[in-house]
Amino acid sequence: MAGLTDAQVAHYRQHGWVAPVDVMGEDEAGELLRLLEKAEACFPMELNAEHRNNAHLVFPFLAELALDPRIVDPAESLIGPDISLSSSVLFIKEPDSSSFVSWHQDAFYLGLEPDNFVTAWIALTASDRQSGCVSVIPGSHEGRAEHNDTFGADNILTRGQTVAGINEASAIDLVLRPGQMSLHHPWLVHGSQPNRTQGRRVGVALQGYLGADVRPTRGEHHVLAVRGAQPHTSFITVTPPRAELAAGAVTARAAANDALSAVLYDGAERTRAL
Ligand SMILES: O=C(O)CCC(=O)C(=O)O
Repeated sequence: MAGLTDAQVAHYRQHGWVAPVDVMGEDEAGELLRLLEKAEACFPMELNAEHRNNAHLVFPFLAELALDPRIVDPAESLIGPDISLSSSVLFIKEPDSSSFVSWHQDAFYLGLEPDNFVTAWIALTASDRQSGCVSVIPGSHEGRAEHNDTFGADNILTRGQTVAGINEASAIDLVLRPGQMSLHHPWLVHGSQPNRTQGRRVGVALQGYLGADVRPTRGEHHVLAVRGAQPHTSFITVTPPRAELAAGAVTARAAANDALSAVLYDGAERTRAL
């Protein structure tokens, strides 16, 4: 297994993130981007800005990415050998656009406990300050912060959930070349600025890989078995798609997205389409 080094694991435990982690070369990441952009062109309704959750349940190349040992081995170093995947999000910022992600903690909304899970964010394009890379507040995974819903039009997050009072001077930019990933802890405060470049900024967030002891605290959770023991019976287990947008897989994705939406919007005053 090609997991993380002891130093990388120690960094994650102390700061709440580790990056950059090499997954693949730039050429291979470029090929994945080409496949994604072809899928967007052929099936715009399946991948538009309101429909970017759980695309790995209908596009085999994204399911293969989610099961890729070059991503799962490093995740195993953090959460142990029995792994399932709860969901994925395509975080896409168009060239010179105002979309951003407010400061937030994933664990606050995901309805999963304990926090033995991790997000892998894989860059398919260069991700840096100019293009609006993910920024993190080191050490913030040690606490649970208050969030307010802002529902900002340019905020990519479902309810614009925002942690107030962040000292932005302490933020670290997770700069990645295409084919590298960052791993972040579910309680790590993170966010991102608009993309001010002339190219797209595309990241695939596998969010997250769950360890054996993680259980739903509310709602239904549809998970993909990744390695080791089968997911606990408190989860609904889904299978990877055999073909692009196969009928059964489309239905499974719709059910997973409805369930995810219900969990993410729990207690919110209003919703927007997922
Ligand atoms: O891609 C981004 O800009 C934000 C990503 C994020 O919030 C996440 O992966 O949890």
